[in-house]
Amino acid sequence: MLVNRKVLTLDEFTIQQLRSFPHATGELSNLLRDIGLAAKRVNVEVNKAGLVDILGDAGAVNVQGEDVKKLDIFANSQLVGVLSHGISCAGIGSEELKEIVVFDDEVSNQSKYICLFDPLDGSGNIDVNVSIGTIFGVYRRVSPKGQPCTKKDFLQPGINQVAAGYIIYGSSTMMVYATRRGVNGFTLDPSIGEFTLSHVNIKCPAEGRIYSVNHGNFFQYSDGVKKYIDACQKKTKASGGPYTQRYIGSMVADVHRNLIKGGIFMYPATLERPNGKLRLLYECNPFAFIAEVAGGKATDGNRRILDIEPTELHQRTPFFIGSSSMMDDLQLYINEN
Ligand code: AHM
Ligand code: MG
Repeated sequence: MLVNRKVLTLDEFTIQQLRSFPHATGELSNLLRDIGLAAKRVNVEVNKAGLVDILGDAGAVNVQGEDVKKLDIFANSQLVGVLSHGISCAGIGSEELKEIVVFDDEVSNQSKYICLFDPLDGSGNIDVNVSIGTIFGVYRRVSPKGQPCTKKDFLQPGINQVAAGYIIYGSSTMMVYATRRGVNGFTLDPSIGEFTLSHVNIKCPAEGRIYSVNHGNFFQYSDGVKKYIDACQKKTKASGGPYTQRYIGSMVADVHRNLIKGGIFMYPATLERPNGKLRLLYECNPFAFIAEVAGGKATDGNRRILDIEPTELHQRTPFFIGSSSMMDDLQLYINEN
């Protein structure tokens, strides 16, 4: 039988990567496979969300005080389930859970990694058939192996991430993950139920023409951000005309598009939310890591996101991410105002 060896599955790819590190233990490959498995289960539920009574509010409010959708809970329990039963993860932190979960058992206490995730971001879009996603970041624990992991393991700056990624449940389902070696994308092939390598060594174009921001909050932004948005709309003919504004309100979809096509995504501080809306540990840090490996940039308007020393599991930050030259341009406007 002829087998197309050009098509690599997620497992085959991570194992291939492993072969070039003779001392690697395979724990990271295992962890990525576990996340891929949870994602496939979430994908099945997302796809039938319109058919069964899994849509809508679960009637609870999460630790951020927001309504929880049923699929959020499902996605969270799938991730916690696979990672706690796996061999690579000592504990997790999730947008849906107030505190970290320490997998205090013999195998997990020996595990090298901890994982932070937003199980289903953009869940306000579930009811209206818009793309949503899962976001994750993986860190090597700083506490000694052989013991339960601790909160310190989770409060590391994003630069310490070993891997970070996201799954987008969209017109097709894709998993994109980065290690320091590169960013690669895998599209779920429903015929075999496997993520297969489709986007090799993703690079974010240095220039872009898309800006993504919630215009409804315009008058709450700082002068620098307002002026930058104005400039995006007033680009001259010579510079190729105004930029295109695209904002889905589902960060995974917005940032994924800009990563591939070139663009900038902004969730600035507002008067109502002086620290921004998005969460540093499991929403911004993973994307900042992916963007930087792909050649892009990510800041809070002043600081590089990956350098921020976290103090709280659920802390928020203003967030700017995208093509390097657009980010440089934005910084000029912020610095001048
Ligand atoms: P969530 O974690 O409650 O789903 O919120 C995060 C989402 C992001 O995906 C998106 O970029 C942002 O909230 C949109 O917020 P807004 O509606 O204020 O523009
Ligand atoms: Mg979220």
